[in-house]
Amino acid sequence: MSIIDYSLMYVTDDRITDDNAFFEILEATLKGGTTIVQLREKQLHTRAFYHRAVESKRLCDLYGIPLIVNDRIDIALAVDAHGVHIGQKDLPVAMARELLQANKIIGLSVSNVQQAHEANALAVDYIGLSPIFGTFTKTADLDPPLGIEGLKVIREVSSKPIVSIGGVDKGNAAEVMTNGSDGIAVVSAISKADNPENATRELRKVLSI
Ligand code: TZP
Ligand code: MG
Repeated sequence: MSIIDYSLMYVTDDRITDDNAFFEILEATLKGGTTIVQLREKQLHTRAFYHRAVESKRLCDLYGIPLIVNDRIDIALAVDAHGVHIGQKDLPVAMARELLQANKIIGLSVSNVQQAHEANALAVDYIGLSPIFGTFTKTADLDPPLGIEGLKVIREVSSKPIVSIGGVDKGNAAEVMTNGSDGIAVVSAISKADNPENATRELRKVLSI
């Protein structure tokens, strides 16, 4: 797989149950310059998740942007996604790597220094530092916010690209990037924006400063 630009990851918003609204936002953020998309569905049953994955892959391909799938390695394989994003309680990374080809992306959620250290020895392509700030988007299984101080400590420890997630918006994105992140991952800053395409553009601008 070619070099991945992790700078702006749009993580899809599973609160959007209406498919038309869901894909409208996805296409808007692709137009606005999102650099990678993570399909994250915590509510849908497998068939509905799969259908969202098929259409998400079609749209991402259209814009030449990689798609990764949260949690579901089977769905990632089924739609030939670029990879997966998994958590500490999902399949072990070594098994995920066995199931995926060597050229697929594996992202791993990391919430503390010990996990960051362990991830250095694993076949992961990036770590998703979570959560960096407070967020209302994810409530289940969420550790306390790491803050910029936590990010700096983990930057010292980690040899992997870091994508920070949780409460990131255009007001704090620059600080997140200048303190060791290789990218940001956002839900609400794009999905809840009045104009997701412009919101994406504005985030890109902040990231390129
Ligand atoms: N993982 C950690 S925080 C989070 C996820 C999926 C939600 C981030 O959402 P938002 O709206 O960008 O704070
Ligand atoms: Mg998971």
